[in-house]
Amino acid sequence: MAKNEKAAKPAIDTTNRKNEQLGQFRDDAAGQQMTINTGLKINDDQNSLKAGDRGPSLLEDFILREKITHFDHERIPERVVHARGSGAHGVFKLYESQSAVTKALFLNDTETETPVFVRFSTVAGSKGSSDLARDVRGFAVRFYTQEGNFDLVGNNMPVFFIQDAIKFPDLIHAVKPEPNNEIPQAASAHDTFWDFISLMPESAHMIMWAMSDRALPRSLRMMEGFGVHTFRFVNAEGVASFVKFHWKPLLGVHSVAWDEAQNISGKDSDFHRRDLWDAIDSGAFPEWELGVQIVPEEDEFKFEFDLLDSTKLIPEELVPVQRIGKMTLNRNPDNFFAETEQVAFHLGHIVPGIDFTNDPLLQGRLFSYTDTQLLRLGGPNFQQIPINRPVVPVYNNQRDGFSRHNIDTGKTSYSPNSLNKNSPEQVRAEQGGYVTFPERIDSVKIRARSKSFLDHFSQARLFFNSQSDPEKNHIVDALSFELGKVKTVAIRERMLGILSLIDKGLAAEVAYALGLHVPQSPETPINKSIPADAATEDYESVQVEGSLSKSEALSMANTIKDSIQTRKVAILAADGVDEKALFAVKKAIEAEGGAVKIIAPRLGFITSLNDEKIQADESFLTAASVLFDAVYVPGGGNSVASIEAVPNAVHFLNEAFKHCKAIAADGGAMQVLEATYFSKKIENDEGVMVGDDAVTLAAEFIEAIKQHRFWEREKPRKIPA
Ligand code: HDE
Repeated sequence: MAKNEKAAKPAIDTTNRKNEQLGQFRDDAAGQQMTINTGLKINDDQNSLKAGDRGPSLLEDFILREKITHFDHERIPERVVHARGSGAHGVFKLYESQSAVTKALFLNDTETETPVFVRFSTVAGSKGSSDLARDVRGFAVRFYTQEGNFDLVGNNMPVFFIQDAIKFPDLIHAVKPEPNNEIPQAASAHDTFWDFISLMPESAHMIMWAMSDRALPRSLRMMEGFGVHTFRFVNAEGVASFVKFHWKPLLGVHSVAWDEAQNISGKDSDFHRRDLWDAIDSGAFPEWELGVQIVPEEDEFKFEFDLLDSTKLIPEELVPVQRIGKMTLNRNPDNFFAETEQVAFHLGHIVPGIDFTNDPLLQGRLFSYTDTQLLRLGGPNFQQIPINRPVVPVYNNQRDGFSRHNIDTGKTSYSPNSLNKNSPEQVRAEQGGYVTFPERIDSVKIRARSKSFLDHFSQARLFFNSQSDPEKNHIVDALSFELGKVKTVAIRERMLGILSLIDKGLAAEVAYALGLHVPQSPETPINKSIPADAATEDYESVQVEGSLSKSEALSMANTIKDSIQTRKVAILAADGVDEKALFAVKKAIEAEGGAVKIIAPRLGFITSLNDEKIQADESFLTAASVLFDAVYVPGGGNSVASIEAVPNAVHFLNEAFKHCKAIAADGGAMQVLEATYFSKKIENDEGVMVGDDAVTLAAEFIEAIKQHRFWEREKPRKIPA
């Protein structure tokens, strides 16, 4: 279809179509009478049927039986991975037609808003585990396009642990709680995980990401997303190119500290879920730009790595990310189970103009996602569950099966047929029928790993070298923590060997923390899962000196730091607080889109210096500094004295300082700062500001909050890298 033809087409509001469609299934019981599932009205939902009011219950009680049976069946198997997740609805809008590279309508048509449903997740933990586990985050997006559903089922890290799908069950068995005692939950700091990793050098690059702060997002709204695999775009002329997908958050990429993450898990294990829900609820809609890196088909072999290897990324310096559209999440689900739990993503949900490559990880996933839904959602009709229905009609000859929702009419359910004029009909490519890209394949059948997949370290090194000093320190700390929890010394040592092949300084620092020495000649990094018949040298890692020594895009230190939107600021106050200062700072922060909570010794009202009643949002018992981005202490003699006397309040400040957050105080509140462990460091710390003029102080404070964290506060390293 020509470009101008499309522009002339009236915009179709598919967003509303999806909303209306979901609306048909929405059950609002408000003002309705109670019935059982046959529609029979219920007279008594409080008492079971008994032989006398103190007698035994009767088997006859069909109302009790229906209710309890339904309850007994309320759970479905949780996802074997990515069990813990949070979802949201939204829209995707394209900036400019991408018809030069893909014929996918939703990437050609700048008029239509494509509805989306997104599910973010952790990987290892169970459904009820903490949001702040050190883990990869799933970033799965469904586009309800006019050509059917397209699912981009990605992660917040651009690479993966393994190269071949056949290793996935092993990876997941290793990271999940150990099978004898089911310990630890939602954590990778245990023997089985590092045992496996230390024997799989191909995981080296992903381990750098997983041990970096990327594994501890400040918010699901502040993380990047990646399609990970190389996909294929195909245009209307049949010309293909390779494509990597990216999501770039407009709030920048920000993380929390590891100590903070562990504390958040105790104070609010729903921290990310709540944050996403609250942001959408308050109208601060999370936004990401969709980015693509395009590699022409003829450039397939131009790189030092193989485009089909999911342990590699394409550095943005080599192929820039073009931002082609924006996704806005603007509606919370009505029902967690019906939508977030029952959504069934699948890489094979594809549209014309997008195709697969031979990445062996991607190919394996194409099998897994349908298979897993059959078990989880109880049969082959899961596509008819409201959240999974496309916005376009579905017609085929599939019939019956568990929980078929449609009433398929007519007597033909086969093709070809003459009784129904051969309907439903196949569709020609020009009219949107999906035609697989005719890639030429001429090869022998073989179980093998391509030699082009054997460089396991150069991108791990590129990632480490690209980090700022604080980020490098955090990687050292994370590895020291994780390996410190590993009981088997041989595993720790083997990992030190792997680390020394990435960076000698990194290995030395971790070895120091573990009280070990880096092995002089590390075990040959051979993938220990080599085929029985293969020579070990066939699988020896290749050491490539990558031509790029640094990539700016890989460091979060280079992210956007220009806004305090949705950042949470705590104001510590008590009776006698200087309300002028308090309100001046509060107003300034709120004007910039920040959210302020007043925290007092107890709930209820506090009385200010000038007898004004101010409501406390939280008390020192219910609030914790780890749930905030910054803290401010206004003046007022009595208030300051009361706060200083509350150990939890001083702890609040100490912890905020330890986690490198911005702290502001009125000159009159110095007494509180003097009670903290950092009182002597205030003068030389850019992130702590004291001032008498609330307006000037607020402006400085806002600039500091934009910086997110003052990591330089952390101790410099003693061991030279
Ligand atoms: Fe998945 N993965 N995966 N995965 N994955 C699942 O599908 C699987 C992989 C990802 O919010 C499962 O519906 C295999 C890479 C996300 O519902 C399952 C392999 C990436 C989600 C499955 C991989 C992902 C899943 C479990 C190796 C990043 C959550 C429940 C070949 C690009 C989707 C389900 C949601 C979920 C299998 C590797 C991302 C079992 C076999 C690489 C975001 O089918």
